Amino acid sequence: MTGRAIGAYARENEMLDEAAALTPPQVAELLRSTATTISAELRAVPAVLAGWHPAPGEWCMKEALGHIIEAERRGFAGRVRILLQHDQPDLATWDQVAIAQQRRDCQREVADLLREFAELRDASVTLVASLSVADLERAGNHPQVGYLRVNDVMQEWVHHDRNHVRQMLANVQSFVWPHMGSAQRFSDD
Ligand code: NI
Repeated sequence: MTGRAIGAYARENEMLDEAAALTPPQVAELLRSTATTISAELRAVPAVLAGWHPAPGEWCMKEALGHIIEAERRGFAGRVRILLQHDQPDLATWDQVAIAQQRRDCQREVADLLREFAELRDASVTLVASLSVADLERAGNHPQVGYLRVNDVMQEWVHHDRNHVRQMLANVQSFVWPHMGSAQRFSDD
């Protein structure tokens, strides 16, 4: 493929991406879906696995959920509300690692964390479902990434949720891995 063809393809793809952007009701459904997935998995694993660290410094499942909660407050629902209430606001950054340490989620009960998350997520689903087309274009400035629209934040929310769901599922995989015996070889390829 020539450079020009690749460029044209990329532009076409961008147009397709734009056309296929998820709508607020669709995002609301996906936010609800993540909450269901996380709740089901965390209720299914034994307590030792929920608090297990795959490697020193890596988050346990409870810390990953704590991070989703803080990201929701500060980054997603929090930013959407700021963007709806102010014109072209400057958005703040937050120290994800320091906040995770302050929360001490490893010491908390799974049920307690899930309750905190469920309340927050319910409010987020309501917020997202209420967004109008005009709301999606409201924007502000973020010191790190620049111009940021409500729509950008909303689409990234779906992306970010799934990053950390994958992280939680990977913890479960790492936990069972040493006990798979010769069945480990099925994962070789
Ligand atoms: Ni994250």
